[in-house]
Amino acid sequence: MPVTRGFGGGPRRGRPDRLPPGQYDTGRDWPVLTAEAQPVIAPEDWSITVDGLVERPATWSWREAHALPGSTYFGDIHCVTTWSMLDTTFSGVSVDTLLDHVGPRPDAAYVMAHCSTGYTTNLPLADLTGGKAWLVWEYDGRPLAAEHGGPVRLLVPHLYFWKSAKWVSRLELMARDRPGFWEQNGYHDRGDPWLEQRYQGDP
Ligand SMILES: Nc1nc2c(c(=O)[nH]1)N[C@H]1C(S)=C(S)[C@@H](COP(=O)(O)O)O[C@H]1N2
Ligand SMILES: [Mo]
Repeated sequence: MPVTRGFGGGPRRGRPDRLPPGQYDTGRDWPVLTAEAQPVIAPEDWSITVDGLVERPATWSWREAHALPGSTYFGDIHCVTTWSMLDTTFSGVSVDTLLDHVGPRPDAAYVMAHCSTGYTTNLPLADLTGGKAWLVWEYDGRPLAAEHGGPVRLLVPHLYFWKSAKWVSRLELMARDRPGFWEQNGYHDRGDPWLEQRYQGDP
């Protein structure tokens, strides 16, 4: 697989520089954290809309999203509840690909990710561009399980995992920041695990 690993090329698992402060390695035990009732969404009933401050709002069905150039993430994920899972592989499409189609307007600076369940989370637009964010439908080469957000979730692995909205259905580009579900309940607006941005008021 054409992936770039950390310098040295050897296995990094277990190396202390692998885990952000306050995190532990959960191994292959992937916890499920869902605030709402878990929906069951058939792929043919799923779609993603990108709208708000864009030139050409667009909606992709499951089939249309799969016809876009694919993209794979290989690396780590970090949950604010202190587990990290190392060397994960997720496949889908880069958010850059969707944004290229819709054309963000110059005043677009933030994004609200909406789920069909009502869950929301806000992100700076800059955290969704430059190959840092994906819509994913595969984990470890298999369809993403429903409890982990299948058929399709957002993946923003450089931020705490509450930003990776499960059952994502809409990305709304906005001029000003607005708090999503957990952000209204005390979690940080950005959530960088390396800066330990867990709660509102953290650096
Ligand atoms: N729709 C939705 N997305 C969500 C959540 C949620 O409750 N609902 N929880 C968030 C949180 S807090 C985390 S840590 C991860 C958990 O994803 P997982 O259940 O696949 O581990 O999903 C995030 N995305
Ligand atoms: Mo979380």
